[in-house]
Amino acid sequence: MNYKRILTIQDISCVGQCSLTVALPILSACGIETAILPSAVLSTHTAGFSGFTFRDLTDDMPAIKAHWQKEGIQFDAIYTGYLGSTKQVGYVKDILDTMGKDGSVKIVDPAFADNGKLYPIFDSVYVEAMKTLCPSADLLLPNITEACFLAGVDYKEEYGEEYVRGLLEELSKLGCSTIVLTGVGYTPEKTGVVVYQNGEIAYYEHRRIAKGCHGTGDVYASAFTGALTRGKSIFDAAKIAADYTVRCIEHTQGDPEHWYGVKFEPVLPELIRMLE
Ligand code: PXL
Repeated sequence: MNYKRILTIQDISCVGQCSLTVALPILSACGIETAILPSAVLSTHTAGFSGFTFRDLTDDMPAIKAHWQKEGIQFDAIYTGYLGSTKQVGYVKDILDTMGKDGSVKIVDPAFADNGKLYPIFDSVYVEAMKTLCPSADLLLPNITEACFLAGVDYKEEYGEEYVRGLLEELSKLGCSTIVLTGVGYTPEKTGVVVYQNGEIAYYEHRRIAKGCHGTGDVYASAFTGALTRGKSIFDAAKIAADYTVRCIEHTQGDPEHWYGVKFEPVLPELIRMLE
């Protein structure tokens, strides 16, 4: 039986096309049974809306895990994103360490910062806690900002290959030897993704679309996780996720009213074709 079941742990932003409302449809489109553990419920995401509600679900996690264990439920892959509290990071680490089947893959998207800054609810104590998740991850999926916070390296807008190598070497010292680093661009027109595996670097460069869209990190991480779980290599999954994310942005740009997320839904058939 090759029917894969994945668990994804991240928030429900009721409106805003990010986290679970992105991960669930993308993973389902990839043909993977997707179980969820919501880290928090928010009325919207926190990037651009004001006055959002926030219900932290940290205290529900131990009972949910205990029930799953009683039922003998385990997962082929576990993928984590935006979490609800520093205390929750400890529960999530325990789930990563205990709820996977033999040979399961654990993917951690730090999902706490972008463009040189932490997202509103997070602080340096949260960053310290996130460092402790790294040894439990087979694959870490940060953007450059998150990588800098975790590795304790100064964030730069412009950099070269040596800076990126140094950043990845520092980051891998936290205990995760495979890193997929997103948003790495060496020229104004291009950006790309660096795949770092046991000291080896591979780079996939693609078009940079001037206007960044919110939610592209979650689209990328979900498509990457879907492609990897479907049996693609790490580099091919990184490439497919990048191509899909670019297509989603192309589909969204030109609609100024759609500032809060990416229109990833109409492009799902293209992702499915990329997996064939
Ligand atoms: O896309 C990352 C993300 C997820 N969830 C919430 C967010 C953000 C980014 O701002 O606010 C609630």
